[in-house]
Amino acid sequence: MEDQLKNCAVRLFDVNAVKFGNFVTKAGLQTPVYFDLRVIVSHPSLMVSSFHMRARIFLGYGIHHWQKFQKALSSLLWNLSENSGGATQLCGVPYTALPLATLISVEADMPMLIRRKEVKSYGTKKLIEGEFKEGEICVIVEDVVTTGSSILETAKDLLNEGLKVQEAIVILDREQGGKNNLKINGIRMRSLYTLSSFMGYLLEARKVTLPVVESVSSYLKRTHVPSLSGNDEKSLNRLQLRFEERAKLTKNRAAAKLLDLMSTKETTLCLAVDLIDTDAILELANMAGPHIAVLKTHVDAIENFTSEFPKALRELAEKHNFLIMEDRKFADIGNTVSLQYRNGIYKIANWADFVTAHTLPGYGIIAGLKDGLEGISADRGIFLVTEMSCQGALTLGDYVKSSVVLSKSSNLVAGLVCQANVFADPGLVQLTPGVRLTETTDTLGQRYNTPHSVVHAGADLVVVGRGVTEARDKRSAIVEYKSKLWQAYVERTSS
Ligand code: S5P
Repeated sequence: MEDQLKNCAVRLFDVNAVKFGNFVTKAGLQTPVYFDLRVIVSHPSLMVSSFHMRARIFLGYGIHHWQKFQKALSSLLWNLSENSGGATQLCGVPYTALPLATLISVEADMPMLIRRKEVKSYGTKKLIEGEFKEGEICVIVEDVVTTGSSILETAKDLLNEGLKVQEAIVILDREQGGKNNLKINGIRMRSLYTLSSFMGYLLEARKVTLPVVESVSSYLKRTHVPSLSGNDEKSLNRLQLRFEERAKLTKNRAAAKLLDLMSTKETTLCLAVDLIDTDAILELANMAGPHIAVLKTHVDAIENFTSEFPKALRELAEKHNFLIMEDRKFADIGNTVSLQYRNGIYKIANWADFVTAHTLPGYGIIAGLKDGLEGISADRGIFLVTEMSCQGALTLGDYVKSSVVLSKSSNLVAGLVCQANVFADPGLVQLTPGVRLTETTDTLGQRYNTPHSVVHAGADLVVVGRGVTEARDKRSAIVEYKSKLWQAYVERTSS
């Protein structure tokens, strides 16, 4: 097996499926190593052993002795599967893994399913092609895993059709949190290579030099979320770790403060005070203060904003021990964002502990916000908008994946705004909006889930807006949301 793996690693290198140098990822991050396994379709002998296939065709099935020769990727991959759960279906994550899944399907004589990628937003055609029965177990096949989000998306569509997913077999694990993330979601991932083992094979074969291997391993140290094994699992599982433990793991000081505050105050409620009058906002802030972790504003919707407002809000924040988030959703180039953050009439950088920012511009958005903080020593954090709560949002697939990668690029990132458990790092906080006591929608596309369901889907800090601001008895509504959310958090961390 070891020799076969080394052989395939070298062949992957020879066909340029891996490149070394200075690359910029889709999310705008620097990386010294880049994988493009799409090229393997031009090298059939790398995908499937020609010996094996010919022998199989000509000699029937009594050819086990042939299999020790020249195993190619599909055979090696299928060897990884324990199939202890009795899987009866295979599904490749579109697109690179599709041919691999097809070859495994032929080799293992197991039917395969195809997940359509493009119809996701239109929802008219079937998402899963192929014949299956509800309750069948499906193994997912993937080429390269970074955060695991592509596998999770595929698994989600399979689960929606009544299939079960327990195992994913992949060629390469980039060791950036994917394995843990999948594990949290009940999927065991096995890979032919980790990025480190792959580099080891290339070094042994003298395809790369030691400095190249060192640059990859220092990159891994910077971006790595450790793979889990044995006793480490519990200590690194974001959803099961308690906030006070996670506060020690975060690189962002404002996030550490928030995690400690949520733990001591026993609240995960972030109140969205989307009102347009400063007195009304301050009145609600004073009432809600003892029960909330964060108060979230949209200052550009306020009719009578003056510089006195943030001062008064900060006083209430000190009095009741909550933090302030300005939900500005910055989305421009770094220079503009830097100007918008510290200047204008709002001077957000001066008073908001947290701000939100879209990831659309890539790394520049973080660089711009960092620049806007020059001379400000207070702890600040950014929440990156990774998935939106509204119907038809375009925050899908690779966008989510790239946003998760971007979240690892700076200590200024405190967390991600998302709807599901799309990242593994226990040092980052999942902020989830779109919450009411019952599942519903508003007339403008907002979708609501219940406190219980969002917390079990990974939400740490939970945004409630109109569920409180439109309630007849606001105080009771605040207390009800707070206690339902805390109860779900306690359940999650003790499960
Ligand atoms: O995807 C998102 C991201 C955010 S920050 N969906 C959202 O609804 N939000 C914000 O959460 C939104 O701007 C609003 O301030 C709050 C939800 O308010 P509600 O009244 O619908 O609970």
